[in-house]
Amino acid sequence: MSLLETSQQEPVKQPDHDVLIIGAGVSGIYMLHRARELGLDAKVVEAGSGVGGTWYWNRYPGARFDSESYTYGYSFDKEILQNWNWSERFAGQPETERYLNFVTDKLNLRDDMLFNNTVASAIFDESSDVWSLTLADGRTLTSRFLITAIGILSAATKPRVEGVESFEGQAYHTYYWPKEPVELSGKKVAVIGTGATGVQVIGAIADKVDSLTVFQRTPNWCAPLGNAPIDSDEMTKIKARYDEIFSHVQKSPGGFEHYPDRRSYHDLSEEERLEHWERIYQLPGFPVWISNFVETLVPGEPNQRYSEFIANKIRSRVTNPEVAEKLIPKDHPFGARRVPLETNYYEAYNRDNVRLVDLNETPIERITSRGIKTSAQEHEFDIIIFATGFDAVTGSFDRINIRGTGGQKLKDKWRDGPITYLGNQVRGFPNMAIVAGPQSGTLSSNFPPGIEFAVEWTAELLEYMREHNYQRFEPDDKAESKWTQDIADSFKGTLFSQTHSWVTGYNSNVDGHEDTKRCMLYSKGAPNYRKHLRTVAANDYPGIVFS
Ligand code: NA7
Repeated sequence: MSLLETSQQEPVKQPDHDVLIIGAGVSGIYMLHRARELGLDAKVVEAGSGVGGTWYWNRYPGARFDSESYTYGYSFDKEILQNWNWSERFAGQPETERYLNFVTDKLNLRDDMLFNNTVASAIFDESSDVWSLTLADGRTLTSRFLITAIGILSAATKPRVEGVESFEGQAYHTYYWPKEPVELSGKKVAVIGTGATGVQVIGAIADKVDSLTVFQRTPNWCAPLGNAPIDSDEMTKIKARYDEIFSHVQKSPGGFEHYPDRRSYHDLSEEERLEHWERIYQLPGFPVWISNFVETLVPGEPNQRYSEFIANKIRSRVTNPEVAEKLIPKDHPFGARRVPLETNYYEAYNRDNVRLVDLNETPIERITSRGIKTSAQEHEFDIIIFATGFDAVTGSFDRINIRGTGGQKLKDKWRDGPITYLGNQVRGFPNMAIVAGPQSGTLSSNFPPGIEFAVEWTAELLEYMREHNYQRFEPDDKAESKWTQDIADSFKGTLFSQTHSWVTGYNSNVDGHEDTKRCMLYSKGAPNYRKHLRTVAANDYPGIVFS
């Protein structure tokens, strides 16, 4: 029997640690800090050789925030806020990785982090209420509590096409972009995928390569990022405004400084609507999506009109009308998928060295030793970039052999979609807390404000258990079913429910996810999520059984 299949463990009476946290990304870093503040013995286990998670792995050209840098930083420590200067409105990956290292060192967390350690399995022993983690190198660590901070986009997937490993040139999935520089100049490069990642890569490399061929299956509604440097005067102003900024962030549905426009679409003239749309299109960041009239944020005629407005923007930016039409989504309206924010994306297609291959017309038949063969021809390349996304949200759980009571596998419990209580815990998996996973408000929010709350709420739960001398928590059946049903009910009628995307757990390259429209996120906005969970905590955690 392999390590991965081990289900029988020797009962362990006293665990090595109070808490084991999987993942040293944005959530794992803060979770370790909070656990330490509670005086708990906690360790982080991390597959990478450094901190950062998403911002450690995604080193591809053009990788950067599309949240404003100053709302992406942690808000919990005023000293950190005052001691860190962002150099750009939307910081690039190297700067974000430096920031997360800065925070780790400032809080002196590194000693409790075990790097280069992939967790192969996590198995709960019912007789002692202890989690036992087996690392890929065969070592075992035990703890009372297991906290997963494994990210929502960390199980990268390559296309499921014949010959995918047979290419003899350089091939990279964007998530696993090498640390060493990749020479692009003079190279014939292919990009497969036009999600938020592909769109960033394409905009960043079009003018650096000899030729760039983009293989697109589904176009997305993209809009300008509006990046700009932050000079020292502006940074001083931002620092003075942090209390105000984070107060706005706390109240907004998406965890940003941006809010929907209060005016009704129906009360305005066509000219007034267009004037507003023109303004938000030019604004940096997500106002183009969030700061719209609420009627455009749900399915219906106003949303269709806005989609047409954005389509015209694409037509105005792409010189070849045939190419422009191919870049305009026809199967879903604006906002039904996560909106990629771009820099020079559409303009890239006006370059002589950039070509768009529409895979609906000429599908990929196979990857060959020399390139990519579509139904029309074989294209030869030096480099293939797979910007083909992730087995999102649940994929990183599925890749660990997580077993709860009775040897039940989490992957089996979630086979037809995730089931949780509060997006934080799962029946049958006692003493396991999820700080960024399915059915939580974290997913529907700018990530750091989302996880700050989830981490703090989880830390309070552990404190509550210590105060009451409890050793075990587990949600009850009824509460879990109700939460899962509520998530499904509130998802209906949203724009996201209109089509499949990673937000709904869709991934054409993963068995069972080829056409999924699962309820992965909490759709009622981050403030309602926080309110609900705070009420649960204030009322002695109804729905959770302690012993
Ligand atoms: P996404 O948004 O899931 O995009 C993946 C892209 O790859 C998308 O355009 C897919 O087309 C395409 N894809 C996937 N498999 C294939 C195959 N087999 N053939 C052709 N094209 C394929 O992932 P990203 O990494 O771009 O972004 C994820 C999030 O990261 C993003 O939203 C931000 O929150 C940060 P499809 O749509 O499936 O037709």
